[in-house]
Amino acid sequence: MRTQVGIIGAGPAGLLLSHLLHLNGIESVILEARSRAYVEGRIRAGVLEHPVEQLLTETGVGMRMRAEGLPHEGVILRTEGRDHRIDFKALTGKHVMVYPQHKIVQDLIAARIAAGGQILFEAEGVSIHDVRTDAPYISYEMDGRATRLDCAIVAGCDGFHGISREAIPASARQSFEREYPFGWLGILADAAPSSEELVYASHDRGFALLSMRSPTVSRLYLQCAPDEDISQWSDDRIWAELSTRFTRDGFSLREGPITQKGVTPMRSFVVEPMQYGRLFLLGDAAHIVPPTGAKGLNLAAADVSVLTRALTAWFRSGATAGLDSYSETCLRRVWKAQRFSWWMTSLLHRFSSHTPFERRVQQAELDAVFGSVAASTVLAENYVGLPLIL
Ligand code: RFL
Ligand code: PHB
Repeated sequence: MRTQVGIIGAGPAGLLLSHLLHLNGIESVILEARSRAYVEGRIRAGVLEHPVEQLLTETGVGMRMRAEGLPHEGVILRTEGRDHRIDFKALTGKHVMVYPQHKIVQDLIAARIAAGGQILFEAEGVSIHDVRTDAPYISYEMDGRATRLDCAIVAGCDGFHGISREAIPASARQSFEREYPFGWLGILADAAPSSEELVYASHDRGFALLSMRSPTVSRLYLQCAPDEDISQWSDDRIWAELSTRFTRDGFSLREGPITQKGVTPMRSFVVEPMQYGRLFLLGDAAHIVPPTGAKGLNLAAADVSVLTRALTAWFRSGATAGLDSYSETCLRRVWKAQRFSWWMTSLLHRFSSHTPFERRVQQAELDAVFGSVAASTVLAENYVGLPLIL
């Protein structure tokens, strides 16, 4: 089989890339290790930056998002029982869109299939070859049969645990990494959200986040140990701990049946460069952020915008400038999002290593954000999203 762009991974990065390339007249084939039902049901991100919401709308895949998504004009930061609202609308004129990642994945798969796009699910043993030549190919097995996909470009969109990043020789890449000494215990509950806007709570017992998936489904997180044993957390214990961390006069947490529980470790990671010959890395394959800034999915969309522009120019006229600067262009935005995600994480979590002095400085930093329009504006600008191409 032959195509112009061979894409590995049908997450948001791979699907959006295939969709945007199609709109620009470029063919692609997606190879995905998992089943369609699995990728369509995977619960992950929930917050779309303003430029990403616009991109989905402008490219014709925003219908359900506009009908079912919840535009949010601010978030609440809660500490010591006090709320401080970051008013996105007033500070930036923009909002974010709360719309679940698995629905974006469903919407993109439907759009690709309707347009005759090829997504090969349950592809096994995917492996990348000859990316330093002008005839790269991807080998894989489908229904027990060895097959190859010849292409001009390979797009590695296979997430943090994929194989694409490793296809760059160790001597040609450098990794930057930070692991945090905590994780998030996340739940999905059939309960109406207890607040109209997201609440980021900094508490002596640890961070907690109140988010949502719809007017009847809440998504909540608790800071926990990175290797927390989920079996030690009964539903009652989770609700009691959430209730303590969200304490504020007049606030009560709405409870309901917990339908999903899981622990996510927290990590910052970047690989440089994001390109090797004809192989381009996008999204989580190239970078991971801790979820505190809600940036992961949005960064994937930004990489896709940069590569689409570069590939469109290259396939149309042979211009290589966009491809040559792909990594540098993406990394400029990636590092800004890394800084913001690291800062939000450092600001709001409880670090057991903190000395009493460091704890006081952390509390003062939060107070400094509350007390300054300038500082609140910096937070708001980063949260609603920088332009996709910087
Ligand atoms: P994905 O979504 O991991 O998709 C990669 C795809 O590649 C497939 N794959 C392979 N296919 C073929 N062969 C192989 N060898 C393969 N190896 C893997 C996988 O099956 C999968 O389908 O990466 P992508 O597309 O780069 O998208 C990135 C986002 O999924 C991720 O950044 C976000 O979910 C991060 N994230 C959040 N981002 C936000 O922007 N806002 C948020 O509010 C937000 N909250 C979150 C999050 C991530 C979380 N977790 C679970 C990590 C909250 C959480 C708890
Ligand atoms: C979510 O709804 O899953 C979510 C929202 C905001 C974050 C992280 C996760 O910062």
